[in-house]
Amino acid sequence: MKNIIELTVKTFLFLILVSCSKKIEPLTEVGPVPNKHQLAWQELEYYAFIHFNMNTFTNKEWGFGDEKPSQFNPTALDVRQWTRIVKQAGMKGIIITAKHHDGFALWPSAFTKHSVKNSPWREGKGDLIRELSDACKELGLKFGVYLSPWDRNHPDYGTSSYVTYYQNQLRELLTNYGSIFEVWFDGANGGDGYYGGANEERRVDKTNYYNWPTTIDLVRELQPQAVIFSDAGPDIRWVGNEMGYAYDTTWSPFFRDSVYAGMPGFDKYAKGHENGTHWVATESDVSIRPGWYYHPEQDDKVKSLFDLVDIYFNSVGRNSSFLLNLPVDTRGLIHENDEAQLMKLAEYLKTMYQKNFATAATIKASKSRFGYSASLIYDGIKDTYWTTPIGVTIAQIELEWNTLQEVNTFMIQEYIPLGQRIKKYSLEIKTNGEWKHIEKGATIGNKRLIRFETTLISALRFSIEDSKASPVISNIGVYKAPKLIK
Ligand code: FUL
Repeated sequence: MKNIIELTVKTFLFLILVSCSKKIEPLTEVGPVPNKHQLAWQELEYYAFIHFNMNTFTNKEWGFGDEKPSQFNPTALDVRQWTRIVKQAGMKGIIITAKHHDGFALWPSAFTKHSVKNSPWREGKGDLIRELSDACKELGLKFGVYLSPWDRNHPDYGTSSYVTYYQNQLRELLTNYGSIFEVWFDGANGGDGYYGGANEERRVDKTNYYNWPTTIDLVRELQPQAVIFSDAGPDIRWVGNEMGYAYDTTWSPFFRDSVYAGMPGFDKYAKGHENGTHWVATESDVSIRPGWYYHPEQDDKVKSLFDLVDIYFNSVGRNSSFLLNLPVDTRGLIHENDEAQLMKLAEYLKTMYQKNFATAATIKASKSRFGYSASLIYDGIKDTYWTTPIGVTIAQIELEWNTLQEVNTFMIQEYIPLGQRIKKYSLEIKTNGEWKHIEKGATIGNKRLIRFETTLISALRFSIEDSKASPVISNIGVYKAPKLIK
C-alpha cells in the first residue's frame, strides 16, 4: 500500500513538472550570435599583450628589417616572471609578438635565418615561443600569437612566395606549441624596408595580396578553437584606436564582408552595426606605457591606476575585451614599475568585485516570461537569465534594499548566446527618497559597467527602453569601488 501511495505521489509530481516544463518555452536567437569559441573568448575579458622582440634591443617601435640576429640578447630572460605577474594581475592569457614588422622570429623557424637560432641568447639554442607556451600552460594561462603579415626583412615581401613563407611560419606556430587561444593579424603593413637588401618601398594590395581565406583555413585546420583577430575579424575585430577605449555604443554584430585588415578609415566601422550580419566583438588594445616596445626613457611613464581603471571601464564595461600590452625590457623581464601598476589595478578590481550588493536586494521586473523570473539575474550563474513575455521590448528591473547601501558602480550583462538585443537603456538610483537619473545609453552586450558618485541608495532602477526582441539579462551587479585619486 505504502509503495502504491509513494508511486502515485511521485507520478503526480512528475506530471506537474512535465506540464510546467511544457510552458517554459526555449528562446530563439536574434541576429548573429557568437559561436562557442567566441563565447569562451568573451569570458576572458582581460589578458596581456607582450611586445618583446628585436625592437626591444634597438629601442625602436618599428624595426627597418636590417637588424642582425646578434642584436637580440636578453641578459636575464625569465618567462616565469612574466606569467607570475600576469596571473597575479588577474589576466587570463598572453599574446606574444612572435614576429613583428622587422621580421625577426622568436622561435627557431626552419624557414629563415633571421631568428633566435642565430642570436647569442641561450647560445642559439633558445625558443622563446616554447618557453612561454610551456610557462603559460603551467599556470593555466591561455597562449596566443601575433605574427606580423608585413615583413621588412624578407627579400620576397610583395610576391606570392612571401605569402607561402608567412603561412609556413604560421603553420610552425600553430603546430608545435600546443593550444592557441587567439591569432593576431596586424593591419599595419606595406611600406619601406630592408627587404633582403633591396632597401625600397613595397606596397601591397591589402585586400588580395595575403590570400586571407587560405590563411584563415589554416588556422581553422590546425587550431579550430582559436579566435582570429584583425581589423575585419573574422572572429574578433579591432576597436579602432590604440587607447583601449571602446565606443559608448558598441555592437558585436558587424557587416564583416564590407571591411578588410588595414583598411583606411576603419574607425568608421569600429562601433559595429545594429543589424550587422556576423558576430565580431571588439578587442581594445593599449599599452601600459606610451610605446608598444620597451624604452628606458619611458620608465616613469607607466599608466596611473586612474588611467588603467578608466580603460578597464571603457573596454570591458563597454562590450569589449581589454588587451593590455606589457613591454618586456632588455633584461627579458617585466619592469618593476609596470608590475607595481598592474598589482594596483588587480587590487582595485578585487576590492570592487568582492561584494555584490545586488544579492541582498529584493528584485522586481515589470514583466517576466514564465520560467524566466528576475531572481535568475543575480544567482551568479551565467547560463540562467530573465526575459520578458514574447513581444515585450520595454521593461524595468528594480532592486530595493531594506537599509541604505553605499555604492557607486552598476554592472549588467546580456545573455549573448541569444544575440545582442538591447538598443536603449537608462539607469536611475533612489537617494533621499527621490529617483535620480544616472545615465542613458544604447548597447549592453557582454557587459556594461556604469560608474556614479558614491551614494547612499535605497533602490536602483534599470529601464530597457528599446530592444530588438525580448531583452535577455543574465547578470546584474552593484558594487562599491575604492576611491580613485587622479
Ligand atoms: C600596430 C603595430 O604597427 C604596432 O607596432 C603594434 O604592434 C600594435 C599592436 O599594432 O598596428
